[in-house]
Amino acid sequence: MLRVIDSHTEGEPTRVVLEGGLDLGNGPLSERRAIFARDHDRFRRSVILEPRGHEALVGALFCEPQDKSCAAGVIFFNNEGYLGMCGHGTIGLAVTLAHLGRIAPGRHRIETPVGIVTVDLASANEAEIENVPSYRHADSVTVDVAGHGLVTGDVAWGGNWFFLCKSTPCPIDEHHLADLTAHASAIQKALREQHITGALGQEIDHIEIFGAPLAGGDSRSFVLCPGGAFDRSPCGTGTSAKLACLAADGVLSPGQRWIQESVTGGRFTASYRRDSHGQIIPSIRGRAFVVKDANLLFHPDDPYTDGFRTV
Ligand code: PYC
Repeated sequence: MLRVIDSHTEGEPTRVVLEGGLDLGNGPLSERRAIFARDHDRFRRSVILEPRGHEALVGALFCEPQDKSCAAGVIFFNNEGYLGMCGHGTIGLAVTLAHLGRIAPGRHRIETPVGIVTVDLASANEAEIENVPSYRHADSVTVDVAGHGLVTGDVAWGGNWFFLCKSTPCPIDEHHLADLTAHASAIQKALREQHITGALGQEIDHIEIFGAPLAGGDSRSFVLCPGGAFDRSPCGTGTSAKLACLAADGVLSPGQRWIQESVTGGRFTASYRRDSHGQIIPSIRGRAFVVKDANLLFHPDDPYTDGFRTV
């Protein structure tokens, strides 16, 4: 039996696992994530995939932080594997911890495998995260995409690696989800095949396509996640990557507000500051709501204990 709390952040689901019973040691979160992936991948599958979960779900394993100034440590995972950071998931985690009475409104530090982030819990259902330093790695990279021609975009880091397309094949709305998914999946595949990577050869596993805003924001985005599901929210790490590109292009100043809409109409309000090294530190604000407090059950005779993929 495993206690989980499900929430959604601007439409994107998060499943917080409060006590996974996994022995990951007490090293840095990056090390514990590697142990999780190496020794406990069945756990990831059983929590995230059908029949207990679904392809769009992001898991958040609540861990003891190594840095005792942090309120929590967290390792994010999804239908495909493990994430560095997750913006919507951190907002979901903060709202979940508030729901449990474990944190109060105010500022809290959260340890992740890619660094410490802070979260300002504004109310029971609203939080603002200050993400890890984000940056544009490569400007205007052109990739030859089978069936879609040449596609140009920027490569940027926002806690995960993103390819940010400079054009869209169709409007960014719920009527074009299949077309957007096909286009972004083809780009993901082409980047892999053509060995176009982030820094240190790291895979660019998230694709962002931008279009005109429909709900009073500055831009609307479609974000394809590594496992083939699209982000229902504007994607916190993706919005961070977008801010890094806008800053690099000199079109968004520190402190200037940027409202990123998602393909399903969710909104993140974002801005950035520069740290003492001149790096961009993005802030992302959004709402989350707890939707389920449940126990996952595992029967020894259940043939689907390890879950199954549908995309
Ligand atoms: O909000 O950073 C995010 C995120 C990453 C993958 C899904 N959501």
